[in-house]
Amino acid sequence: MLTTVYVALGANLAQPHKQLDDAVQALTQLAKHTSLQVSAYYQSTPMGEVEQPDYLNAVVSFDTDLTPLALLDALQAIENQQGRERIVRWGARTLDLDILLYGQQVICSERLTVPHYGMKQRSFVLVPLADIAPSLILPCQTPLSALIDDDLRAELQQHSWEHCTQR
Ligand code: ATP
Ligand code: 87Y
Ligand code: MG
Ligand code: MG
Repeated sequence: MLTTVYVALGANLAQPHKQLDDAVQALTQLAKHTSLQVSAYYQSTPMGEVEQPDYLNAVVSFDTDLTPLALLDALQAIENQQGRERIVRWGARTLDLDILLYGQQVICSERLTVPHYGMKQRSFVLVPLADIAPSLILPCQTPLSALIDDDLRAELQQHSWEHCTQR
């Protein structure tokens, strides 16, 4: 059985643009039947207390036959391949891959909380998510569109490929 999943990508160390490109490539291998969709890439100010460089963020969706924990293992393997180090909680990182949604399932286990607990408060998740799923209804029955307004969009800058020197 295939499930549509949504994964948030974030990077703010080394070469963020290349890391997102490489992650998208790796996620394509997990996706069944060329189902992968990718949002625009957005530059965003870091949220949280830790001082760190700006982020590049995006969201992808794809259909998978992996169980939720097998998907988490696969995402953490990609993070590790791309040099993710966990030194400071919410500190800078080469790559973060968070499961936002696993179909309409609600999961609350030691390793995994789905929907992602912070997704409704994070502009760097909601705006790219709306690029690829504008009509999405969350498992709590809230339409994604109800969580997004112009002020939220203004928190992000769509990343320009033209001026990108990191590729
Ligand atoms: P945040 O989760 O607030 O975005 P973070 O992404 O920096 O913070 P990580 O260090 O990447 O946090 O992950 C910490 C742990 O969170 C992971 O080891 C994983 O087991 C757990 N986790 C729980 N729910 C999820 C989820 N939906 N997606 C990814 N990891 C999750
Ligand atoms: N983009 C991120 O991807 C991002 N990711 C985070 C954790 O995954 C943190 C903390 C470091 N902030 C991020 N900021 C941006 N722009 C998230 C956080 C948000 C609110 C309170 C505490 C932590
Ligand atoms: Mg995260
Ligand atoms: Mg994470």
